[in-house]
Amino acid sequence: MNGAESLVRTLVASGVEVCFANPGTSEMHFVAALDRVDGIRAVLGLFEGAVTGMADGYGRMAEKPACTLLHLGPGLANGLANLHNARRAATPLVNIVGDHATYHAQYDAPLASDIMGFARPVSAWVHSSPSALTVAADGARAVQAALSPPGQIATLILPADTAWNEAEGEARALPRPQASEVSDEAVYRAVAALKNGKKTTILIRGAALKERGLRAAGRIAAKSGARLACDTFTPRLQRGAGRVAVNRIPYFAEQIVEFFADTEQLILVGAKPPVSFFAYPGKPSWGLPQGCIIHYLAHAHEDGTGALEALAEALGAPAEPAHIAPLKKPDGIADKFDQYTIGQVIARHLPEGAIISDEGATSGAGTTLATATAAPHDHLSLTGGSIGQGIPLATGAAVAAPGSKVVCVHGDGGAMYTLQALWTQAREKLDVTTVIFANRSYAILNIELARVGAGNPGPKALSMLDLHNPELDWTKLAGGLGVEASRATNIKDFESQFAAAMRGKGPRLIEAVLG
Ligand SMILES: Cc1ncc(C[n+]2csc(CCOP(=O)(O)OP(=O)(O)O)c2C)c(N)n1
Repeated sequence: MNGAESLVRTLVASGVEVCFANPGTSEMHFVAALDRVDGIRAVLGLFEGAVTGMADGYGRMAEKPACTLLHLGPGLANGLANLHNARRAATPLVNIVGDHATYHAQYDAPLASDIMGFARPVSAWVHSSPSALTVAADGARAVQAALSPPGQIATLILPADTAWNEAEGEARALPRPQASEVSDEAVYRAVAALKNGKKTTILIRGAALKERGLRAAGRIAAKSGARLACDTFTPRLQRGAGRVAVNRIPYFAEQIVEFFADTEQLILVGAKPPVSFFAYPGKPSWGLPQGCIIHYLAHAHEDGTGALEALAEALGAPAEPAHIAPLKKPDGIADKFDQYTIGQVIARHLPEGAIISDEGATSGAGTTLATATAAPHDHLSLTGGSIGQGIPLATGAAVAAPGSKVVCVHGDGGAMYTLQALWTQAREKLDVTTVIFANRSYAILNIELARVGAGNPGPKALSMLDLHNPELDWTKLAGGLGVEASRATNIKDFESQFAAAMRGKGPRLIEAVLG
């Protein structure tokens, strides 16, 4: 058995089931090994930004490490933006990055680069295997590092000779690290805080935003009156009918300040104190009012769900949570074509257990609003602000959850970054419906241009934010990538196209022309 096969066998033994790949010459032994080992699915992406985004979507839904296979420094570098988003999402992810054979490094061949340098800023764990004899053990360590709570990125560099040289065999899987329990003191502090009469917000992030954690949070709210909140952009939020609804922090700096204006104390569960996305001249970056007290019930690496349950018990909270969202699907949708009516159509037809990949940008609010009382679903958002995540994220989520309908809502500007993932949806026959908000604009940047006080924009500045001339034709783009597509210019057509997509199976794209 060569090093590559020992690594693939070790990854499978460690629970890795899918490898999202865009390989090159130095990864050929790894690619060949994929056929010799059962239990690993290989999914090709036509650009590394698509590959890493798919791995992120897979990891968020499967809660198992996705593995990527990337081609030396340039392949990794092409994938960095979505690795940045994955790092912000705390997604468990293992990158395998091929490299030149160890003895070839001295010649500085054209593809040689500082792979470690590319990997470090996004990786919690980076290692280059020195020998075929260590590759398997290094692979087991990479998976363990990726699974270290709350989830992180591990990058294993695989020089070509460590892949092709003879290995001793696969390595045993290492124990999966578990989120640690919070201390009794942390729970007692939170109990005392919730009884001190101060106005309290509980800000939750991570796995505690799934049904179990939310129920416990809803019980705490029922007993204490504390407000429940989540960040503007959460890796995965379970919401919709029957789930405890949490208040999403708004996006802009002054809205955040207003949101927290009367919060006297903040209890953090896996979250960080709220700050604005960008700094703006003369506006605050820090979201909390002066004097607001911060308590940590659970840090990000701790078991936030268990902590909320312990707190609910310690408070003597009732069994029934507050703020359970009812099932209320929109009826009487107005004959207008905008993000709000589109969101209502999506909410009306969204099947139970669906997954929404949300990179709707300035058009996303309509869907978020309307789906609050739609059938229960998972909501995945753009965690690191690096646009071009939504389509790959949806693709990876569909690989992880083959029984679920995936709906991707996307700005047309961001969607152009990684539309290659549509091809993977077609090839893998994934059940994803993509809605493109074709406003023909970088609309958010038009808003930001005014907000940052950059002065009166001239025609050159405005042309940098405009996507007319030429207009993108999403039906042709998707069709060319093998995905059936249609265009809607009014809400009736949109509804019939979206309803058909929800009834059917397989990849579909609808271009909603808004601009
Ligand atoms: C990788 C990366 N490049 C550039 C940006 C800057 N940026 C933020 S939003 C945006 C345009 C988004 O346009 P679109 O997806 O069409 O949404 P809209 O603003 O029109 O709603 C750009 C270019 C970014 N956030 N990330």
